[in-house]
Amino acid sequence: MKSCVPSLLAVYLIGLASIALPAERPNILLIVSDDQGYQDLGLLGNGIRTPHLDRLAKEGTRLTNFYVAWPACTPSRAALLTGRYPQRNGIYDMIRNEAPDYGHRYTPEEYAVTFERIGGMDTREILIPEVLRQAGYVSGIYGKWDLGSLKRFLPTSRGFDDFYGFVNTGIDYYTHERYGVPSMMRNTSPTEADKGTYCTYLFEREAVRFLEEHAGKRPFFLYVPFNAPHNASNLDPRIRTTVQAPETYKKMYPPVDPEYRTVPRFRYAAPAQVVTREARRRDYRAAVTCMDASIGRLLRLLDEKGIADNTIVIFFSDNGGSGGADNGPLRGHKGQMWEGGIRVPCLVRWPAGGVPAGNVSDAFLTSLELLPSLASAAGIAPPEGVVLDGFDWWPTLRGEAPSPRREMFWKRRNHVAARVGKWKWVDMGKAGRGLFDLEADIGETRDLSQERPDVLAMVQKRLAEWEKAMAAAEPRGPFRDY
Ligand SMILES: [Ca+2]
Repeated sequence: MKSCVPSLLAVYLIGLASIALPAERPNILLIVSDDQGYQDLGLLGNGIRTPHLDRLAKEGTRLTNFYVAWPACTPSRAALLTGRYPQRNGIYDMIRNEAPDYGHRYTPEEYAVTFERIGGMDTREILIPEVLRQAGYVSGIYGKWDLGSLKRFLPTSRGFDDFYGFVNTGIDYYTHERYGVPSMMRNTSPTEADKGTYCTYLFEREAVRFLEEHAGKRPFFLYVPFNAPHNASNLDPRIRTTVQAPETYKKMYPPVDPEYRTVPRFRYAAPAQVVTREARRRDYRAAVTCMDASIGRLLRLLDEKGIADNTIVIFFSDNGGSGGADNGPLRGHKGQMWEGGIRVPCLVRWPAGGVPAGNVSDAFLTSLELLPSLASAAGIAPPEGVVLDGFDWWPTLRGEAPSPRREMFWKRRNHVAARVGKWKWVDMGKAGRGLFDLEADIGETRDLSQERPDVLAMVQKRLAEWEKAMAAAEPRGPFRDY
């Protein structure tokens, strides 16, 4: 009789779980935009049009206190897929060649041995799709990968079953080249088959194909990291300084005149024609609205397949906005440690999982929470022996518990920021520093470091302890030696 006890207990626990969670494993649609500002959702009223993101907000919960782990592309993406700080997973800087940004053109032979081509995320890292695979999930990624272009670093070597997208950190939306280097791939093969087509349409096309193939048949993890509204990686300053968008979407915004202005010098050109501030804002908004239309099509497809109720939809930007973006009321922009670089718009919809509709939550949450939360939703344990920096956010999103997060730390070369409770310390050297009370001063306007030396010492102590913990973590490539 005694041997029956564990199995009876197991049956009992399974019974309990089915009361708390939907009987079927939820599908997951993770949408990440590129450099979208904190204020750039139509529902917030600054004039940008995002009817489908607004719908997501209405049907789910909007997070106003959500952070990414780094103020720019590559490390932010590595952190969200691993659930680990950039300093722990090894991707704590960009995988890119700087020279093309200043006009240098690599020959194919020269390019083949540069860091942008050979760099990638340490293959010991475990990513979300690899975790979900244990629970029978099929995973696809359509869009920006940004974590290495050699076969061993590509999505299909990291847990994804299918990949179509670009491997560099930015491209021209039509040629799919980064400063003349072709970047689009299907699984492990470079492809130029779709050259000339606006890339947002391509990522939508591939995501639709994935949904048509798998929706309703087995649980899926669909990751759609759009290129929009990142600046175009084209050497022509008139294109380089803006975001490419289809004319149809540009026409949805007031006309701009003039389109261009001449500046005495611009990186690799002197003098150069660049877009005007007004044109840049219009183009940025048009690219967001075009992306929003693609998101709308994916949401409609979930409806048509009858799976919207038990599909987790998560949307956020990989870092703060720049150029034509609106980060208000936050200070700063992409690349900086101010809130405008790291606090981003985030929407979560999961009706069957009890995430309330139309809710606005100021719970302190981050992209590091994704991996443990998605594992939990799929009914599986996070990977054993891996130190994670986040936690299961569902009790918080359901309103059952406050967020367990008390702290978050950011480091980009010699720039650091630490948030402990409501306090945030920013140190970007000559570019700015200060201690801020985010509850009273979300715009980081009033430096309290002189008034509150006690708080400053407390936050700096926690930052020093975090830096020590990161230095003591098992080293990961490509930047750290081991
Ligand atoms: Ca970005």
